[in-house]
Amino acid sequence: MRSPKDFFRPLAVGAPAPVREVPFRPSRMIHFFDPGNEKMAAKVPDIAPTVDVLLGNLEDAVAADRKEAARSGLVKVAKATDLGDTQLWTRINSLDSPWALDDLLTLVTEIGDKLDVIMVPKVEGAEDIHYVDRLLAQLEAKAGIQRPILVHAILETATGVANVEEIAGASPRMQGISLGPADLAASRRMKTTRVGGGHPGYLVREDPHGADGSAPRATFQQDLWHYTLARMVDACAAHGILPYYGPFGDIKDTTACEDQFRNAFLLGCVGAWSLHPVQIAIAKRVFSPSPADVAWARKVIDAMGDGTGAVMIDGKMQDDATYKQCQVVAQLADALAARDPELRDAYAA
Ligand code: 1VU
Ligand code: MG
Repeated sequence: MRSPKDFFRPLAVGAPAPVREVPFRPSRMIHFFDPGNEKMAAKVPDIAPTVDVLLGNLEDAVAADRKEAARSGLVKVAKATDLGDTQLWTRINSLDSPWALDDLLTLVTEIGDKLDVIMVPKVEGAEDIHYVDRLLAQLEAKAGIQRPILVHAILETATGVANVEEIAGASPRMQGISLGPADLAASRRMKTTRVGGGHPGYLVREDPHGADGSAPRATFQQDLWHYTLARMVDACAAHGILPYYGPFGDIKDTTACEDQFRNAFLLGCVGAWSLHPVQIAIAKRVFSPSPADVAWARKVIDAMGDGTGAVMIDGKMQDDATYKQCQVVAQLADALAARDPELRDAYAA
């Protein structure tokens, strides 16, 4: 194991120095597109200004005989499109596939200066991140890349969940982690056959009641993802990286998608994936705090002065801990307002 003193040392001669803190850049939606699908790729110039992150997907949902088309399509899109301050990410193929190595070799060499983050699927432990970390340093050095490409892991195997803390802290390149409910369900032998969301069979039932205990008993659907999401949020927060909810597959059920995204937002996530244009607005709405919440947060911060002591505002006790919660909301609002003129006006009102 390397000495902690070497943690921030570049892993190849000539590679850029690792970042000491993950920069917080708004990433409310990570919008997936298939760069080998010409129709989808043609929409990139119009979609890019409407999203925080555009992700060229090379892994699942790209058929085996389209992997190379997707890879070269991403190179073409990245070279041809000015994305402004929208981030460009990619999801490479999994490390046990025959494509991952060529994905990294091609993308870093050809468009490494345009890629902000590389998403690595099916990460099982720190060793997967170490492999990518060293390889990226070698390729960055070879290509003369000036700033380090960050790494994002998908939490989508039972082994990965067991090792989530060590994954989060495996490298200074670690930018964040997304929950991948579909592969995780398969890995755990869950019986859900869907991509995220709840299941009507996963419920609790109210106790028997009524005169002879035969009155109808209400049931309450439970959240299948609460444990994993909460664990992932803690691992990310403990290591100074960012947590995300991943995909919601029922594209037509925009209401349930919004619920899933909001649960993630309230629990600490900064964004989610959008798989279809209709999910972009949902993520934007959910992962931007409401103007009312921002106004309340600023009111508490103003009233709390140096942030210590206790005051009453509208009948509610505020102290150091609510001050800190309000700072989370106010700081997020400031970061979003700097990117989004609509929010800047809404938060200023
Ligand atoms: O109006 P047009 O025909 O010109 O365009 C269609 C469609 O091409 C376009 N569109 C998109 N454009 C950009 N980015 C997208 N992600 C995107 N999705 C669709 O919008 C127009 C309307 O589309 P539609 O409503 O007719 O939808 P389709 O049946 O064409 O496509 C639906 C799917 C779900 C297949 C499509 O949205 C898609 O492939 N999305 C990305 C899926 C993906 O990346 N999956 C992997 C991540 S999830 C995971 O790994 C775990 C499960
Ligand atoms: Mg997956």
